[in-house]
Amino acid sequence: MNNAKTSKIRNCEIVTLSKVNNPSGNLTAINSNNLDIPFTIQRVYYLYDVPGGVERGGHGHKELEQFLIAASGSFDVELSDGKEKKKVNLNRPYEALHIVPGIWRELKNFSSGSICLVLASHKYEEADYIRDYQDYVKFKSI
Ligand code: T46
Repeated sequence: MNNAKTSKIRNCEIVTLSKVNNPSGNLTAINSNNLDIPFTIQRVYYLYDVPGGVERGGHGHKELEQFLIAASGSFDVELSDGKEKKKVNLNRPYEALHIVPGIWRELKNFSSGSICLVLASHKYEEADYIRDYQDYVKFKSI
């Protein structure tokens, strides 16, 4: 179990998913509950039609953990734990970025037509968000 206050960006890893190669197109399946993903998926959402130059994210979560996948195209995810930062480029539909609770994330440089698929551990709950970076740093330092 990750603790949101002490979690570090080194806890956020790229997970390589299975890929069924086929001349007629490839397929990736994701099974919940510690099979391919270490949490129960309670929600799936996706970002699409993101205009060029737009940035998304810019917040942390207290409980939520997620898998982010570039289902199409590419984008950058900048992670911070209040001390260290890391930039990850997602561009393969069979790779997922696991973001544990308590990590600040900013999504940038979406390519045209890209789709950010998100598998989330909880339902949408605005109270779980920390949307101000100074509040986030305070949260991490308590
Ligand atoms: C994250 C990144 C990758 C809903 O009604 N239901 C939902 O499940 C979500 C995620 C959002 N919303 C509403 C709330 C806002 O009015 O959709 C609007 C946009 O949400 P937000 O500004 O949070 O979107 P992003 O792209 O900045 O962030 C989202 C997730 O919120 C966040 O958890 O990690 O995608």
